[in-house]
Amino acid sequence: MELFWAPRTRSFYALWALEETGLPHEKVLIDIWSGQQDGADYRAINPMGKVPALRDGEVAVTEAPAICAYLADKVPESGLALPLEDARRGAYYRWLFFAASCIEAAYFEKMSGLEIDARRAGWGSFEKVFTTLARELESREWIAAERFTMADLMIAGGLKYGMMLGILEPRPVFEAYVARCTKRPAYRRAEEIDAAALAEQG
Ligand SMILES: N[C@@H](CCC(=O)N[C@@H](CS)C(=O)NCC(=O)O)C(=O)O
Repeated sequence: MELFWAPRTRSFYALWALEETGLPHEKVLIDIWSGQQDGADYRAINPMGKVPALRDGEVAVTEAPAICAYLADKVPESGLALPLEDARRGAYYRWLFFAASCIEAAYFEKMSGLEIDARRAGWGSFEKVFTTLARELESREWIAAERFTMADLMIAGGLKYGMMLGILEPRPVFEAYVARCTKRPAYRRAEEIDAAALAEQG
């Protein structure tokens, strides 16, 4: 299995996910600053020319939440996904995809200063996205189940990014949740790998 990635990018979701699964893999650095992602070889793996991407034999997976879903399903014994027949599978899917479909869009709304009709916007509004998330997290430790799943990885990653960049005002409920998720050994290892690659790139 190969992970195509670049440090300090959304590749971090996939890097963290791979560390959570413990699956053996090779890391292929893509120099997005020199445009390596626009070459025909890489476009054959990700037609969007973006990182991350995962190749597993004949299977190519792109888009961070899809990579997380794929990896979790590959190691069912890890408990990182909820089984198909589990009633919580719906919540697991919802939150797994919420980071890309709602959190990212809400950040874009905030950063661009756009005024968008909340009834037409898929994410509703910045306010709605984070009020909903805060309400959910106030009543439980993990977003979809009584344990950490890939949905937590995506949600915590999204919240951390927004607070770090100052797009999202820190709230105690978000800070506590992000701290819970990022103290996991797999997160720490991914951080070290990311930082080492960044230092090597100079
Ligand atoms: N929707 C994609 C977003 C990936 C993405 O935006 N990657 C950026 C880095 S954070 C990238 O590859 N940029 C290089 C480019 O667009 O040329 C995902 O979730 O995986």
